[in-house]
Amino acid sequence: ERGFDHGEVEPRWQAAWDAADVFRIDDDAEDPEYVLAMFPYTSGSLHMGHVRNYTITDAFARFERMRGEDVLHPMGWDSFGLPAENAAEERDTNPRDWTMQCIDSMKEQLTEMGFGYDWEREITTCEPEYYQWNQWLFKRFREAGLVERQAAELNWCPSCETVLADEQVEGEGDEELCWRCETPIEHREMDQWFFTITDYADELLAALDDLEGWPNNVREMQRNWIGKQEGASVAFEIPGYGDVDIFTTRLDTIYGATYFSLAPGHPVAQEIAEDNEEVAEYVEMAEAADEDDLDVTSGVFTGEYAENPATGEEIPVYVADYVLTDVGTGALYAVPAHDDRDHEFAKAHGVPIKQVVEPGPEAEVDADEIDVQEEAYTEDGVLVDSGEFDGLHSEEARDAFVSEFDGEHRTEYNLRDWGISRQRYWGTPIPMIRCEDCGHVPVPDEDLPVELPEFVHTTGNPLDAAEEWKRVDCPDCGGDAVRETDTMDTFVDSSWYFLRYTSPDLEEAPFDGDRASDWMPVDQYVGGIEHAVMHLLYARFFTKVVNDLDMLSDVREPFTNLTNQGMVLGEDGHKMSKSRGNGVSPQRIIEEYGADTARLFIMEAAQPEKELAWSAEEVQSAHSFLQNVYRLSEEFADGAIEMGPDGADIADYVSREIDATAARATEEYEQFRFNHALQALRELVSLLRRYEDATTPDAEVLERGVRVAAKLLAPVAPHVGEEMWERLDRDGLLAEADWPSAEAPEGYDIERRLVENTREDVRDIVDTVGIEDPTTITLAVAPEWKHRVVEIARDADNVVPAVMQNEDLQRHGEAA
Ligand code: ANZ
Ligand code: ZN
Repeated sequence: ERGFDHGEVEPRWQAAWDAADVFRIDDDAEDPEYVLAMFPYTSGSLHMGHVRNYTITDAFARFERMRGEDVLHPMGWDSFGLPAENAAEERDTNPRDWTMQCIDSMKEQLTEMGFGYDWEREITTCEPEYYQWNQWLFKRFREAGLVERQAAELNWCPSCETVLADEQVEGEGDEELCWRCETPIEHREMDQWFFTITDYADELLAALDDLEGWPNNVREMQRNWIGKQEGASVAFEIPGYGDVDIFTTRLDTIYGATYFSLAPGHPVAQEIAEDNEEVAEYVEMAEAADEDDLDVTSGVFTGEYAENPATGEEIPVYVADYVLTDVGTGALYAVPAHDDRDHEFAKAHGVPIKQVVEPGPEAEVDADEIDVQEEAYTEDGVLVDSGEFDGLHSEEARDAFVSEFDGEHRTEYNLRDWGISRQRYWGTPIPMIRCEDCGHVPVPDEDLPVELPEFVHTTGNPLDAAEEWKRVDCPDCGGDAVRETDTMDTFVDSSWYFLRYTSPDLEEAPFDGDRASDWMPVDQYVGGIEHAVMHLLYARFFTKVVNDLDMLSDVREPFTNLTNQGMVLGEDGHKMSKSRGNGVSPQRIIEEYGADTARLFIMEAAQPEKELAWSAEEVQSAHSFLQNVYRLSEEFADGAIEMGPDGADIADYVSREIDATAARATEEYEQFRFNHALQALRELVSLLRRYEDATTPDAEVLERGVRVAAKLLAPVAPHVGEEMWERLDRDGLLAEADWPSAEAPEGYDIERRLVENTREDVRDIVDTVGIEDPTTITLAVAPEWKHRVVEIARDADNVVPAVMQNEDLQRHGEAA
């Protein structure tokens, strides 16, 4: 029987790769190509998004390996987090057992997909061997002044007397309820542990410009997240309360300030609240409210006035919720004519609106088309109604006003420090101890790791309930003390795991500094766009810090090239998901068609960055193609093809095509345009088929063609590739074979040959190939275009007879 049986073939080659240690990388490798996929969260099973992500990295890793590179392609488990606690609750087990089960079944799936990882380097973040280094790094960060206690708003259930994670709050707005007892939750400010990532804001921003291997949209998202604003601060006097600094990016509008506004948490607002009942009530209400539901019109007049240093005018002072306590100075002067939020507030509170900027000559609108009473004009322009400064451009005014009004240049960022405290069980215990006398004392290094206590089912944080675990002696004074019961944000785990892969078993340090310095940065990082900001920013931050701590040299950015793979859509065009019920299980596809079919479909259907729409029909077509290409090797091996001397021209032509295809596919693989590489391969296979059918092919040329086809296929469909390789009687594994030479034949326009061939410009092809030799034309031109060749031949009188001798073309001529 012809063809291959994937159920038999795939496990056999997986075992062969394993036995030959194909994917192992030696510690003394000098600078391997580091190909990395974002490690999966241990949710239970792989979904199509994972399968797509890992197919892309695996294909690229295999390609690089065949090109002779040492390739580091590791895998691990992002295995801490709340879902494991929830699953443990539901299934009456504990987070550890549940997580380990997930890892077992996900690892099996990865193997069944034929992904080639160096499993010797496997990392599991929920194991003390890993998370002890989170604790160790936390301590080093703290010694370097990068850890602080800061207040943060938390969800508090007054009935369970516990902090709730955002995921444990049901409903929204006034209806926020505890998931367990359905009591309305409160918002409470509490002190938490923070990494002061803001210390690195400038470098994190500036270095984005040089990350040329990153998609622009991700760089832009990080820029916005960091949100650098250059502005100024200026003091306004509120009689009785002294000078209050404001922060503004629009100092040019100072003449248009018609009110002044304080954040509810501003010290002066709190001071006013002491003698003003209404303000006190407002401040209390605002502090209890959820930061996320912002009402721009919410605010209260304090009865006080501030003096505008530009105009000398007294403007009313409000306390307003839209002014954020921890942004800028927590105070602003408001210019309703030129700011949208101020405009909305002014309308609601009946505050006057005064225009001080007009569209300049270069603006798209005329000054008389603007009505600031209706809508704020927020662009720069030319100053009006601004005393002696009328006619200045906004930019000039901003410069001039800083010294004019005794201000200071000031830069603000959107970026906040990174709160890492979580009041949950399944995470890294923060290695601190609280002593009544000594305050916060770190756990000594020799007492690390602080391991998690036994899991218990409780309403609150199981660490709080672990009385025995909690009570310790203070490392400083020996007195009674308690452990910190918060655990770390799981983003800490993923901020340096790529460094740990370089020395996963090291017992003395989180990673080997010399090796990591040699092997880093990651050359190709592939993962979802949902990590554009947090994970990728935190990983950049960690890399810079460990470099500054002399644990890593030269490397200040972790990922040289980044690819965000697009979403996988169901056949209905919606994102594939459990809740929609449009999911296709990888398991089912593997069983029905085999892993190679799934891999080929995924890689052919769309470029990595684009959305991928699932299509049963295309899956079927991928499967047929694999059978087809495999049969080439089978027929060749069977001696089923009659070989013979044929026209040297034809053999030469096919030979050139083989080289051109290899050259083209190589370039496409390099550029992550796998679908183009596979298109070139399909064309080669179709040519080889026609070569078999139309002539008695030259055995050497045909064999070389099949061999090159197997190699070009190998990164994407490695099992079928190996099977072909075996038919061709080749030594060793295809996974370790050399990539074909990528030299295009001289004078060969591979771009046009391979891309346009099946499309428009047949005339060009005819010119390239030479129309005198009809058999060559038969081979070169895809069937759907042959009638055009005949038409062209008819126009060119002299070649008609030659072309018409060819039966294949005659048939097409008749059809045309
Ligand atoms: C006066 C002004 C006039 C402003 C104007 C804007 C436009 P953007 O707009 O994103 O660059 N601001 C200052 N501190 C704030 C706080 N604690 N909470 C909320 N908003 C605050 O952000 C800068 C502007 O945000 C600042 O410039 C300030 O309003 C406001 F026509 O000052 B501006
Ligand atoms: Zn103490």
